[in-house]
Amino acid sequence: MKDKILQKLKNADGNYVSGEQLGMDLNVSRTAVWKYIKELKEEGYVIESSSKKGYRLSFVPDIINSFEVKNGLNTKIIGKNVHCLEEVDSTNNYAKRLAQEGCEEGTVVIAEIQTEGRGRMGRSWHSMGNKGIWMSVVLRPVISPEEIQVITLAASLAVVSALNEVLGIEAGIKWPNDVILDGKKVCGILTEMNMEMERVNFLISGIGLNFSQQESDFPEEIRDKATSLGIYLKEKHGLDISKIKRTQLIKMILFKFEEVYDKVNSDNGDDVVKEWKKYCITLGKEVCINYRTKQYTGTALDVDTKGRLLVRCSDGVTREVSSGEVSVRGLLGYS
Ligand code: BTX
Repeated sequence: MKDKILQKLKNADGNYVSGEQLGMDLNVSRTAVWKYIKELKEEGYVIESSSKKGYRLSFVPDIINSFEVKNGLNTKIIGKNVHCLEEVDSTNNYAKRLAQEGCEEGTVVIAEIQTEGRGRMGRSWHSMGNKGIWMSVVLRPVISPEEIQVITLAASLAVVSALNEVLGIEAGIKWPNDVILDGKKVCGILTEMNMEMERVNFLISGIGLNFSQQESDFPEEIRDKATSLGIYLKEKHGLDISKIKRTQLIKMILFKFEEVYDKVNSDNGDDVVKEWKKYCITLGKEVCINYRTKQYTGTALDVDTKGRLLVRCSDGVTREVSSGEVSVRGLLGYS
């Protein structure tokens, strides 16, 4: 009911709607309307009340709730079910539990705070409250396990396309999935898979995007390699991130993600890789790779249709790197 009242106020486009009208339209008493309005105000919505004219929505806060995420979300699968949590260990863990219980494909989990946000290879992901987008999407793709890497590329492609669309900024991607602004990491993606007998049961694509942190919000050890959209927009364009709502960006990421995911599922993964390569800042650069138990340096030549990075190593051998860590000379600490 609260969502319906909010929808009515939004539809009024800044004009007053009387309590009586709201009650009549939604078949509840005026007292009930008043109670829901009070709850909305407590959440941070600014609603002006006038005994003669009724209620008027004058400010929507930057909060993430399922109403704001779904409102105007133009997707068929991704985001039809949205779970918004105040605090969780990791949205990937929560999404995994939902997937194991059989939740629908496209279910999204978003949290304000992650107490144990995870990166790849056991690393941690700093996920401070109300200043980032920490979300996971449950997918059930009809692909073989070795094609999984393409989904990871799809997620980073969705993020850079959304950043371009909503904020007009051009981010780069460091293979396989770090989104980079001004040489620093603004977003990381953690794709985890559950498979049985060579079949993918489900996959969780976790996206961590730094939104409005200041430099001092990051722990000291990552301050020189992490950035947020807020820092970047202020420094490069003199813009204030508070003009943008996180839900605006979330919706665009989910929309773009579905677009590329559809292509992967309908056998057009090659197109996704081709598009992804336009943003890749690793190609053509000197890189340092961990391959099996050894470390090599070489030149990143290409990314193949399965999303593997092809590296011409200094010993003359071209190696296919399918996962792990790649450092690019001059970026994030490899000098
Ligand atoms: P990664 O292993 O590529 O990056 C982790 C490394 O990045 C850390 O070791 C640290 O150096 C640095 N780092 C940690 N936190 C941040 C941050 N906020 N911004 C920039 N750099 C940072 C990347 O792994 C994958 C991250 C996925 C995070 C999402 S959030 C939603 C979902 N839930 C969850 O637990 N993980 C994913």
